[in-house]
This record gives sequence, C-alpha cells and structure tokens, in this order.
Amino acid sequence: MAILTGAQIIWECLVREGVEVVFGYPGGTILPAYDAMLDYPVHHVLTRHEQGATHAADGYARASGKVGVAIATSGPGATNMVTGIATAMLDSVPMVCITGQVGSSVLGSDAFQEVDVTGVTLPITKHNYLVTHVEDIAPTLHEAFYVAREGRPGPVLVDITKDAQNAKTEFVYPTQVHLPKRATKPIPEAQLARAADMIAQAKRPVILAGHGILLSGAMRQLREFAERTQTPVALTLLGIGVFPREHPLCLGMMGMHGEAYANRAVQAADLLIAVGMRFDDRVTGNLKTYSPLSKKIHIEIDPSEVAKNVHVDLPLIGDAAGVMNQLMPLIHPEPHHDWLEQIDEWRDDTRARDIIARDGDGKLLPPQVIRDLWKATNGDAIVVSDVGQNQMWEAQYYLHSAPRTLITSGGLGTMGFALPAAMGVKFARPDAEVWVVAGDGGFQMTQAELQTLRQEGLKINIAILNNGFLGMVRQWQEFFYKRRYAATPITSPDFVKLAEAHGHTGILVTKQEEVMPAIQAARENAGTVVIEFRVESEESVYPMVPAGADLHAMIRRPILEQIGK
Ligand SMILES: Cc1ncc(C[n+]2csc(CCOP(=O)(O)OP(=O)(O)O)c2C)c(N)n1
Repeated sequence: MAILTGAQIIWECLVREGVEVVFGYPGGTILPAYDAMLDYPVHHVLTRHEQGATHAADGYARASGKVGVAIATSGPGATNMVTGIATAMLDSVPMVCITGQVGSSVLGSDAFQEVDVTGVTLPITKHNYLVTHVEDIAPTLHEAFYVAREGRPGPVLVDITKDAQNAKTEFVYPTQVHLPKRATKPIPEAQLARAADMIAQAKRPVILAGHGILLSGAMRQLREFAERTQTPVALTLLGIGVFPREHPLCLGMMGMHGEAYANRAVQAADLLIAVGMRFDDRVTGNLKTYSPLSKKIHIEIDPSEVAKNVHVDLPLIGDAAGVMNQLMPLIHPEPHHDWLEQIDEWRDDTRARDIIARDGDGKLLPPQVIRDLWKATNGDAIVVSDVGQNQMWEAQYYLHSAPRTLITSGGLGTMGFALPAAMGVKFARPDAEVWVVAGDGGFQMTQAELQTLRQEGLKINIAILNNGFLGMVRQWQEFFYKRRYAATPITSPDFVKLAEAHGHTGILVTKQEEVMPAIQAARENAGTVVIEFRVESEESVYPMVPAGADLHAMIRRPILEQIGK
C-alpha cells in the first residue's frame, strides 16, 4: 500500500475522479499541493484572479456536464472565490473548490492569511468541509465530488490545513460514500394518473422549461411530450437550449425580458407544467397576479423548491427525465388548435414591433449585432454572455438550438462572469467556436483574464457591446428614476489596444455594415480576437416587466411608426 503525503493524495483523488484540468492560483497554505501537482497529469490553468478560477471551473462544468475544479490559497485567495462559488450555487453547477488553510495548530488564532472560509461559504455552498487530518483527505474529496454532482448539483468547498497536506498516510481511494441515500421513489400511480388527467383536460397548457431539464438530460422527453400534446414551451434563461428555439412550439424566453407573447401565454394558460425550474421572481413578476387561471404541475428534483414561491396543485418530485418517462405512456395526443392560433396572433404582433425589423439607419443597434452573430455562426457557437443588457439581447436574438450552447450567470447575475467562464468552456469543448458577449462594464471587471488566454494559447472570440453606460442600470434609471444617470456613465480603455497589449487582435466596429466582416475576420483568425462594437448608447431592452410588477403589465417594444423611427 502506498504511503503518500496529503498533497499527493489530493491529486491522486482528482485523477481518479477523472479531472483533467483545474483552475487556480497558488499561495503559502496550498504550496504543498502545488508542489505535488507537478508529478500528476492534471493541467493547471493559472488565472489572474481566484474569482476567474471559479468562473472558469463553472464554465467548464456547464459546458461539459462534469465537475469543475478550482484551487486557491487561504485568506484572500479563498475569499476571492466567494463570488464564483455563489454564482455556481444559484445556478446548480457542480464544482469542487479546494482551498489551503493555515496549520491546524494555529487555527482560530487570526494567523497570517487565516479566514474561516467554511464559515464564510456555508450559505453559498451545497456542502463544505474543513480537513485537518491527512487520513480524511481522500474520503472527504471522494464525498465532495459525489455531493457536487448528486441530485441537484452544486458547489462544494474542501478546506485543507497545511499540516494535513504535509503529513503522510496510506492512500486508499474509497469505493463508497457513507451518506444516507436519498431514495428516488417512483411517482405513485395515482399521482401520475392525476397529472395525465390534468393534461388531458387542459385547453391552454404551457410548459415552463428550466435548467433542470438540461441537468437531467431530459431534452428528448421534453420534445416528445411537447409534440405529442402540442403544448407550447416557454424557457427560463438557463433553460435556453433545452428546446430548439426555431421549433414551432417554442415560445422563447419568458419573464422580465421574455417575449411578450410568451408572457401572455403564461398569463392566459389554464395549465402550467413546470419542469426543472424554480419560479424565480425574474420569471413570475408579481406572484399575486401570476398566471391566475392555471393549475400547476411541478416536476422538480429538489422538494424544497416546490411551493416555495408559487402554489402548486400537483408536485411530481424526481429527476425530470425519470418523471417524464413515467408520465409519457399516459399522455395522449391533443391538438390545441385554438390555443396555438391565439399564440401565433400574439407572436405576429410582437414581431411587428421588433427592433430588428427596423430599417438600418446607420446606427449600430445591439440586437442587430447579436442577430448577425447568430447568422454568421449558423447558430452553432457556444456563447458565453455576461450580465446586463448584453445578456438579455443575447438571450432574445441568438437563437440557440442545442443544450449547453448558452453559458450565463442566471441566478446571481454576476458581472465579469463571461470572460473567465469562456476559458473553462474552451477547455471543455476545445473544438467548439466560443464567443463571449459582454458589456463594457462587466468586461472591465475580469479583463485581466485576457492574459490567461494568452498564456494558455486559447482562441476565443469576444464581442464587447460598448454603450458607454452600465446599460441595464441606466435603463432602470431611464424608466424608473427620471433619467437621473447616477454612476452609470462609464469610460473604457481602448479595447483594441488592450487586446493588442495582451497579445491578441483587436477590431473596432462603429457601423452596421462593418459588423459581418468583423465577425468573419474574428472567426478566421487563429488567435483570440476582441471586437469592440460601439453601439447606440441609450438603447433599451424590450419588453420589460418592471421588478415586482404583474407579468402582463409589460413595457412593450414601442410600435416603430409611432415613435417615428
Ligand atoms: C458584480 C456585479 N455588480 C453589479 C451588478 C449590477 N448590475 C447589473 S447589470 C449592470 C450593468 C451592466 O453594464 P455593462 O456591463 O456595461 O452591460 P450592459 O448592460 O450595458 O450590456 C449592473 C451594474 C451586477 N449584476 N454584478
């Protein structure tokens, strides 16, 4: 039996878990682990900030479906991870973060670079551990990977003291996890029959499809169900990709910046079948007036999400694919002609107002940039969007047809997510065309990772929609604070020079006719390209449901003739 140091055991465990790449940043308390790393076949990516490491691990996990791994030292290294961990937590992303901790003899003494990181991250991890004995490292890491991916996935932090890394013990990789098994019971027949009955009775059903469908791999079941019952499918932001955007039954995104016709359908529905989604406030608007006429079936793996926000008539607790498999034999074809016709009418009205139906009067409009990106890439790129208006335009105008092709921070809405996450995506899918879509504000938050791309020789294309504002906040100020633009005008570096300073190519685009050639040039370039699109500064995202307002009280896109554009 091999006698190994704790530091070696860490890497033995990672190799056994199938980890090929980790993202991190070294420091004193994690030095033993970094030293041992050189003897193991795991690629380490030195990000420029620990937040970047966590977002990269997160992007890797979202694009691959595997567990992402990030490593940092104690104290400031660990606290720099907090935003990335919270981002993964709110979006149910499987991740293991390993942090070094001060020696166990000085724990609790405010030693140099000591922070109680298990305390700090308790509310934002699925689970976390402090390991002070070398014998506990292997069982703990094994359990951490299990917890991260089991059931509803999430981030797990393992904090390991420096003395535990230096100490030696026999290495045996555990084969079992000693945790109480959460029984996945089949849904009782009576409940399934009731669901089938509600579905058969419905005249105006809508499926609300969320991230849980992706996590469970229930895309085929969703499509079969929707087609057999002719039920339209509205998507959450993280549900984008689980149902093809161009499918006739696809309503696109719902909620605050969802399509008006999707929200109208939800409000008029007599049955909502929610699958792997959690009725987030960005989806529902005012709960008191949310879809008032509908009965609600909720298919959800995490029982604590059921009836948390919205009254549910029939919960079906379990993995989305499993529950839908059980339900399918009881479901009969339903045409729903009148309902689909009604929705088509609403859809036509929405399209007539669409900004991309507007005649190009030379102005550079962000939705048109995104639509051109979709056309140029044939919809086949993986787009990693940041947060703000850029994120919503991406969700509205890039028509995703496959799962794991939109990577974005949904629940936490973390500005600065896109660039580091895209690095992780590129490691997960080296052959994929990866685009970052970011605003000028969010991009500046983690722009240092441009140099990590350089060090790793990674090719990513980056589209910065530079409107000179923290655009989404400016929009709220325009709509709700009488255009008093407090702290939202923002300057930027010369992004072309910035790209060049980091050893990449930069392109500036100021006119509509330059958009396509720039996108094509970026696609053909072997290295990373940053395109700065100087877009209209005060363009807003429509439609919009004001925060907390009724879902049907949307601020619609203005009718173009009326506003004289
Ligand atoms: C870390 C972080 N800080 C603040 C916010 C609040 N916030 C949401 S959107 C936004 C503006 C984003 O501006 P920009 O990145 O330029 O993108 P745009 O909206 O213009 O596309 C801000 C400040 C946030 N989401 N995340």
